[in-house]
Amino acid sequence: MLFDRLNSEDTALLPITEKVLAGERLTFEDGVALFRSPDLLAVGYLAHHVRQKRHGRRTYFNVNRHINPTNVCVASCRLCAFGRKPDAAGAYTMDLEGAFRTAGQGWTEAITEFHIVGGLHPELPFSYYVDLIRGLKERFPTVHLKAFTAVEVAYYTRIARLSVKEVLERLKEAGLGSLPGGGAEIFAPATRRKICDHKIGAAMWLRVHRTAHQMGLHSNATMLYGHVESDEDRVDHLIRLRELQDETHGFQAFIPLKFHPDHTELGKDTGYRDTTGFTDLKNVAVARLLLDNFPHIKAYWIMMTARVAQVALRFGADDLDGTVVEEKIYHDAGATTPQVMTRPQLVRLIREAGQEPCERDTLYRPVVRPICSQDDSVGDSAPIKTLC
Ligand code: V47
Repeated sequence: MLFDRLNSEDTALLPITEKVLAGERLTFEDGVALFRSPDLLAVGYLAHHVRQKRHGRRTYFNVNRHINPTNVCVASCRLCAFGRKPDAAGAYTMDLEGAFRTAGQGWTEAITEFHIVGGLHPELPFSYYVDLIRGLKERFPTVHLKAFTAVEVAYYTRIARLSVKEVLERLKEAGLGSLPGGGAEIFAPATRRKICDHKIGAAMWLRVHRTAHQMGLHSNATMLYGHVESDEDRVDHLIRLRELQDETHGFQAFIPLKFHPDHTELGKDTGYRDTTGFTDLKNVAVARLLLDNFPHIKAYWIMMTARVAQVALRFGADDLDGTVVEEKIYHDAGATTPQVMTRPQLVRLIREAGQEPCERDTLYRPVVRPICSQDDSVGDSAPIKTLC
């Protein structure tokens, strides 16, 4: 019996274990009990059990590049260190040619995804974003464009006076492939007001994703933890995502995002405290257990460090995300992780965790790349044999 093997000191985990083994859905109260449990190993073991049932030893990674076309933002979210007012030091906005140049920097045929997000610029017209997508697609036709958070999409509806569906249709027609999961933060209104009162609320965030899913676009979802949120806020957030997924089945991956406090207003409220490894692993594990209808849970190494992300592969995560050439949002907030991870480094992290690496594209289709080419500047020439 799994629970006997867990040998847990936390009896609250017994009924949860039985449900997990029977494949039954966990409740709000179960979620809170999991977050409150001191027995991280038992919670992680359960999450790993679910992850292995779904994916076996397969662990995904991809080769992507982040592009942040502007950091100028009309919002002043207390959680954010990235956004700048137009005349502030460090504010930048790429013109289209500049954005295309950035996309091409360090270019390699290995890149399968551009992850594009930026600030809510007060002057750029909606046509800028459509032209950005169209221009990138023309120049890099094989690359999947995962672009614009629900917060950005909602902003474009205001500046272009279009509906969510119309904005997404124009972006899709230009080459948009899917939506990233950013901007979700914490849905619970009282906490959301404290951390990002300038952002759209939960209903609008969910509406943008629902609309995208109805149009056949996949998307991801995130949750920002480790600031002023409660256990109940986290569970509420996860259950709202689970409910939308029941309806649309359009989410691919959930990514728990650890709050980085440096250079943020919110950091003052939290005493600039970083999260602990315990909390990082707990968030991965509980997400795997509550989000029974999400195919993938990402351990985003760039924010949780490669070391913790690697351990997370045995606490419910099945995806390490990517090579991530150049990342600004976390690094402006104090992340000290390197901004590039090579394919062989990712493969080593996965293999040493006893898992089998599987390179994927954005839609989780296997990328068959038995031998890296000579000009693969994010890899090396060693053959990478994977499960898929
Ligand atoms: O929406 C902002 C978060 C997000 C801070 O979809 C911060 O595949 C920590 O959404 N400390 C952007 N977090 C990143 C994101 C993402 C990352 C990786 C993969 C995917 C995906 C999406 O970063 C923002 C916000 O939630 N963020 N400031 C901060 N100080």
